[in-house]
Amino acid sequence: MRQDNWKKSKLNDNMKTMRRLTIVILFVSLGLHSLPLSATADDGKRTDAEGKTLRLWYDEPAPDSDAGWVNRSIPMGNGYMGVNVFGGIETERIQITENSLYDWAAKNTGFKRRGVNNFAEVYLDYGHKNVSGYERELNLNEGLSHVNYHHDGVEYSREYFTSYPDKVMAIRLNASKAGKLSFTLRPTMPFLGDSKSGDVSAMGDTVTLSGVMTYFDIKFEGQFKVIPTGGQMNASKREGTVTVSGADSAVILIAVGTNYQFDPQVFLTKEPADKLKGFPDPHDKVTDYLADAAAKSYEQLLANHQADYQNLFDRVSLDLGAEVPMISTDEMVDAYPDGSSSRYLEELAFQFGRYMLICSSRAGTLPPHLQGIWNVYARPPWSSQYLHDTNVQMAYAPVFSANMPELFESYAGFFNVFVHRQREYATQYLEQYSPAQLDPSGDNGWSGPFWANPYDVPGKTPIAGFGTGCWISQMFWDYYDYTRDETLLAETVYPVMYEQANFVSRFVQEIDGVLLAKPSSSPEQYLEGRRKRETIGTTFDQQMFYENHHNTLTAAKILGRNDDRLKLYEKQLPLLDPIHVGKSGQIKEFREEEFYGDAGKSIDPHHRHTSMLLGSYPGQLINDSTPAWLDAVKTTLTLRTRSSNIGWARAERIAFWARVHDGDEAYLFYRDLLAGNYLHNLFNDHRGGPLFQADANYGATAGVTELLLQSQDYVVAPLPALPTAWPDGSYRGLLARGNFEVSAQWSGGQATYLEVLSKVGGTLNLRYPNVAKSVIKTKDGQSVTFDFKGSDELSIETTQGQTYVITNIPAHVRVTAPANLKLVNAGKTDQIKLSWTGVPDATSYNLYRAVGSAPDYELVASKIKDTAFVYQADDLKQIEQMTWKVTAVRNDERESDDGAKAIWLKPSPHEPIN
Ligand code: FUC
Repeated sequence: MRQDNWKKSKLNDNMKTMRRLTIVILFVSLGLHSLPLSATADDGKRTDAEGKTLRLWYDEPAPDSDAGWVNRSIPMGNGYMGVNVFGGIETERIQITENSLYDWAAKNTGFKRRGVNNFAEVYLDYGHKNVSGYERELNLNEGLSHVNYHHDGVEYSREYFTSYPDKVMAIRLNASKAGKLSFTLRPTMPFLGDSKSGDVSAMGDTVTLSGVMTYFDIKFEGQFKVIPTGGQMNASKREGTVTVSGADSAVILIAVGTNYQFDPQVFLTKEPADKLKGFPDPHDKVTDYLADAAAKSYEQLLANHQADYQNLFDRVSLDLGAEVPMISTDEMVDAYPDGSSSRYLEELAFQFGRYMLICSSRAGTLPPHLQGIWNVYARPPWSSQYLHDTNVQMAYAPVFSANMPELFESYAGFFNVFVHRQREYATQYLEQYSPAQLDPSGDNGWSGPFWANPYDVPGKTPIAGFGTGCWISQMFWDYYDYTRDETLLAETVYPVMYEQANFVSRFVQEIDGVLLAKPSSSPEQYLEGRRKRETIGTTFDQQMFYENHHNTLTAAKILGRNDDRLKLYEKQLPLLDPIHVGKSGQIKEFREEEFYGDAGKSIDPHHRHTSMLLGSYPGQLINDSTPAWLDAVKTTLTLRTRSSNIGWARAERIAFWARVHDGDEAYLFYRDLLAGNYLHNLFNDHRGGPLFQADANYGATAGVTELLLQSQDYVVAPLPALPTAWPDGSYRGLLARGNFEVSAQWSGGQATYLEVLSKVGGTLNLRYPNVAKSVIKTKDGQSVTFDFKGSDELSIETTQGQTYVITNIPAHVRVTAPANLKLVNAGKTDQIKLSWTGVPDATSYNLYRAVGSAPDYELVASKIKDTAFVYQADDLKQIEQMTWKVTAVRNDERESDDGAKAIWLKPSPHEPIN
């Protein structure tokens, strides 16, 4: 097991930051159950439940460059706009992104991909030089950003927030002395040229920026209103600026918009310039946003914003025992993983992913793309698209487990528009690949997209396979499964799954007695050179199909639906053949594969995509009730190695390793990600460049939740894969399927306190070592009846609104697994000799086998006292392949979680049998 041997960092002694010691940790000594959800430290800052301020801070502005933007600017957002604040002194720079401002091909230059376009660069000219005490921050508890410094005997401060309820960004500028605030507000429009035109003008207190992006004929507008207290204000119409001089303070409000709408017309219209035809110019909308906000006081706007933001953010807290560091965030990132602030960065990065999702995924606005809602470029990486072979799904990976389910509404809104086009593709693909199964009335469901942008879903590419559709509907299923809201299931979730199953049921073809995808691919892998990607029945497609059929049938049962199509899905389900275990004991990616990675010369055995494991995460097909498959997942992960340096792949592997209950291996990926991919502003760098991709930011949060709480297969399991690097800690408010809100406290790697709030009632199956031997009460001290399912699992019929508290959990010591299992074919073809290295605390051993691709093991022999066994059976001649596993059993009857494993392959006839 890994030991935590961080070097003590000399940065710790950095005296210039001693003043930050004033942040007093107020509540650390209180028990978790008596902790408030939020608190205020003695400097007035809001903190989380552990009395800790979660913030990013720096003692200098971000450099005014693209590198400064990606590495050091502070991101904010409210779904309507993304904002990057530089914190400049002489000139402040605020860069704004609006996700529907999208460009595609450059006119007369052939096909040249563009993408989301930088909406505005807004400058505040102060002219200040020679300042002291500079600091800028993003406070995650408050949802606010600040800049503070002294200049010429005056303390200047700025406060920024982006409000979802009021649809604006608000900035408050202050000077500590009356009449000392002077500045010019100067919004500009970047990248004017062949595809973008417009102008900026000012009148009264408002600057208006408006223009047209030609390719999709997008009209866009931004309005910037200045509300000073005291002083004078002048607008320069021609220069598009507003200048304030000698004021006491000022508020700036910003609203932006385009004529984009969530309307099927956008995707059903082929001609790019006609897609938004007839939609109103954004002028009235933006004017209304600004007028409505300006009618409220700054304090009211701030209160609205914080009520909305904190309602989401405050639901979850995580304490890994970190203390608030005295070094700035950039120093902390550079010092990781050897700095004394490593735990703090691990806590902060977890919450930062939640923060980014709150900024970029709000109902009624476009969902987060590859860069979330932040883009400074005219040609952003991969055009800031929605890629459905991992990236979008990763963006939404933490939305349910990190307790913000309503943020999925943003994607659901977008999906419900582009699905109209995907229905047309479904018919087209069936005409091409499965004409006999076409529905005569054209009711063929919808097919899965690979990439999408706000204006187009271009249909299939061989890169990803048809499984992407089921991967999308899996997010919808989880939306129900984590909320258990039957109205939501009936109205929003079920139609998506049912229609997807409709397409799949027509698309699959009967081959060798099973139903397979044809054509089929495994995301981003090439079978032969760069020419061939497509084959038949990849594990990716088959698993996805299987899960969606399965979930659709479960949903139909809940809703009491019954029809002929459902009967067909039921018949098809067992034929969807989702898992094949290969000769290395791996989950095969391709049917062509025998030993790991041998399906073709161009297969990359260490590829970033690990699509054949999706049934274990985010899927539920492979779970603790399918231990042989779970072991095959582990084997596959081991063979995949840690060599990929891609941010999102590292994030995904945190979750995969968590699902196979190896918290230490999972933790190494979190560490690699923070050390190798996190920039100074905590943006994830995809693979050097730096090239920002938000997916791993979201994915890291999701990965960490998997270490702390899992709930697949109707079992709620707190702390299922706790890393040894986190011996003590607590969390509050993570969400489990069934809509159970779970909190936990642990010490020395053992849970000392568990709490489950049942938000909608229902059966709670709770799994934790010795949980059934603990004290279980309701929060108000009433005793609780439960079904005992062995010492490690129990089942409670919960009451809606009731909180269940588990204390006095007897400590458990894991049983060490045996090692080094050897298999020898013994003399005859019907005998195998097994031997293994035993462990001191074992009183006996259990021997299991899983034949072929069986999901579970059969117990072959128990109470084996020796470390060897001779297995003899007639059926050996018929068996091609088996996985063997030996576990150790201690005198208290506890069995080792893991075991020694080995693959047995039928000896070939030419091989001498020893
Ligand atoms: C997928 C990934 C890449 C990258 C790109 C945007 O194609 O395989 O790593 O994230 O999307």
